Parts: sequence; structure tokens; C-alpha cells
Amino acid sequence: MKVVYLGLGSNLGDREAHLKDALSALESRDLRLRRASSLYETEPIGLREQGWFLNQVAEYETELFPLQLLRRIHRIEQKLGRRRTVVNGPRTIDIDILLYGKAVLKTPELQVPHPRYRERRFVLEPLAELNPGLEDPEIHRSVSAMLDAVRAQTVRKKGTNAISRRPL
Ligand code: PH2
Ligand code: MG
Ligand code: MG
Repeated sequence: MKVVYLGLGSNLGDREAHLKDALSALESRDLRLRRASSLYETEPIGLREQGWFLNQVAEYETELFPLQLLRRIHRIEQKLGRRRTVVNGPRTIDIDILLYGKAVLKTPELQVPHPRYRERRFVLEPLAELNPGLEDPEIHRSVSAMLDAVRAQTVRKKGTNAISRRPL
């Protein structure tokens, strides 16, 4: 059994429904949801000319191997209407493997830890909500230490109206 963290994001259509549908589609006998973070309204990173995202992080336990999990995720993204057109462009749902136990993996298909999550507040903020002390198995820094470096990016926890560019 391994503990995995998945990052979810949506910026097209009913974003909240897409996140909810993704969580329930992922849930199964060999991929069990333990906890899910709050939802966060986040400014788009990378391609900036697109709508704001709703992002969330969820913690699962699984017996699936990394590439099995990746294929499961791709199937679910397709089922939920993901069409890959513009790289980093608008999407109904994106599900990324952030961390898979303490594994460090670099294959053409899959890199774990996720190669860009350390610079992304839209991932680190919800991840820190679940497990601030979690240590990155590759660079051996904690989630809360990585989060301190990306405070300039704007995220807003849903259900509050405080926009935060500073420590929450
Ligand atoms: N996903 C991206 C690129 N940029 N920005 C935000 N705020 N949230 C995302 O989920 C996101 C992004 C590529 O997957
Ligand atoms: Mg992504
Ligand atoms: Mg992805």
C-alpha cells in the first residue's frame, strides 16, 4: 500500500462539479480516498490568458503501480471530457500525480515527484493544508518550506474572501 497525492484542476465549465466528479471517478477498491483539501481559486500560471482555476489536492492509498495509476487517471480525464488541444491551456479537468510514496521516478511517460509542483502555489497551498510536514523525497524539503517560496502567486481559499498574496 502506498500513499499518493493527486493534484486536480479545472478552469472550464462547472469547475466545482468537475472536481467532484473526478474525486468520485477516482475512488475505487484499489484507490481509496483518505482526505481531500478545500477548493482554491487560483490565478493561471504559465499561459496567463485564460480563466482562473479551481484547484484541490487529494490524498489516496493505493495498490496500483505508478504507471497503472497514470493510465487510470488518463481514462478518467477522457471520460470527464478532457480534450488535449493547447498545452497548458483551458481544461475541464486535469489530474496530476504529485507524489507517490517516497518514489523518485523519471520515465518518458511519468515523472514523480511532479516536475513542476514545487513552484506552484496552487498545488502547495492545498497540499500544505493536508500535510505541511510532508518531505519531498527528491530534494528533501518540506511542503511548508516550499510554500514559503511561492507566496507571490495569488490563491484564495473558497468560502473565504480574503485574497492572499501573503502568508495565509
Ligand atoms: N495547471 C496548469 C498550468 N497552469 N494554473 C493554475 N492556477 N492551476 C492549474 O491547475 C494549472 C495552471 C497545467 O496543468
Ligand atoms: Mg497539470
Ligand atoms: Mg496533467
